[in-house]
Amino acid sequence: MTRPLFVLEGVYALVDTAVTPDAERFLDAILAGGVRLIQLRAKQGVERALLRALLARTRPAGALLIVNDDLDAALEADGLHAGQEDLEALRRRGIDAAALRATLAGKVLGVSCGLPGEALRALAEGADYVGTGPFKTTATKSDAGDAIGVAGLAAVCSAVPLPVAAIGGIDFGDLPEIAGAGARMVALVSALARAADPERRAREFVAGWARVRA
Ligand code: TZP
Ligand code: MG
Repeated sequence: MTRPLFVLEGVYALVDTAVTPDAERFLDAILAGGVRLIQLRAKQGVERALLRALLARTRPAGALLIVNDDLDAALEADGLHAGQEDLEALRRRGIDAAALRATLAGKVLGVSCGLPGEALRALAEGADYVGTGPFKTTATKSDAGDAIGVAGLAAVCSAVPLPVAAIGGIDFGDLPEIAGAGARMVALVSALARAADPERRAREFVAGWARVRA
């Protein structure tokens, strides 16, 4: 049996530089808490020194580091997470879906999809997973749109055979509903980044998710 290149399930923590100025310390904490899926979200641009400092932590831990928005930075890491508008911007640069998939060979490609139709397209275009939300309203992303709730999440999960990451306004008490809707990953910004003790909170989420998925 061949070993999968990557495992897309469980707690997916976003290191958002706007929320977490000390990204390295935060990453150390959530890795210690057992998180093995990480996304770097740096809306002011991905500083290569920071990216390399984070990779120096995720690689020995066997964790994946996926980069939001920035394809060039993603090529130094383990993959790209792209929104619909990021895919559009890449197309304008002459990088269509096939070229993107080929460029990211061996790396993860995740695509934000609020609707089943977008998820079907992401599947056809070679995405490895889909990010869907906002599950609930969130102040972390100003243009996140209206909450899709458990019904919206379930609609995307049942539309495609891809792992789905639920995102947006998620806290611990939401885990049973999110797992019940069929999501394979639970993506978190504030719930970990604004916790008094991110390592402990991460450990609680990892254990809590394992329980609701069991
Ligand atoms: N995409 C959809 S909602 C969101 C992103 C990046 C923000 C999630 O942040 P939080 O703090 O977990 O609501
Ligand atoms: Mg984006």
